[in-house]
Amino acid sequence: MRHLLLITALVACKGGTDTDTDTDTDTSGGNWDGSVVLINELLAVNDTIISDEAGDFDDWFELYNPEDAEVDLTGWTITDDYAGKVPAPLPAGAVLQPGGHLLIWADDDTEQGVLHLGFKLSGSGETLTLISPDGTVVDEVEFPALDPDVSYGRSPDGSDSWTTMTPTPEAANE
Ligand SMILES: [Ca+2]
Ligand SMILES: [Ca+2]
Ligand SMILES: [Ca+2]
Repeated sequence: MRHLLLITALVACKGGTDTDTDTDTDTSGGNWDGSVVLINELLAVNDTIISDEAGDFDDWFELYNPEDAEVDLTGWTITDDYAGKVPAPLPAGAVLQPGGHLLIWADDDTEQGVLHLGFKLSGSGETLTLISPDGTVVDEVEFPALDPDVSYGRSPDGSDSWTTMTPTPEAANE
């Protein structure tokens, strides 16, 4: 009887219409607050532009926060094969400041740290899909075949206009 009373009290405290048996307090099935992050630039063939901590000239992409508030990347995922693969997790606890950029290595070197994901970008072109914590596709870019050391990015940052460009890793696109 005491157990039943406790459950009743807990449900009453939640105050909403969430009548399922999980422990979160919303009914959307996730913890996404609607914040937007964008894929801003990518380099699929990196010969000389920038190397990672291991000295590898690996593939990378850049995220950009177009919002007025910071965005926490916990729970966000990204994939180069939305239909076929489990998406790779972006670094939990990483925070993008308003207007901020973050470089993520797509190098299939996950042992090199949380900024290294388990896939690479094809120089022949493919599609990158960015997914929010509740499973919503927030951004997707289909990029073309790219020459070495030529990136593909939004011009300017956050715009809907994509073009090949001189790489600007973790800095504003030119
Ligand atoms: Ca590549
Ligand atoms: Ca690497
Ligand atoms: Ca850039």
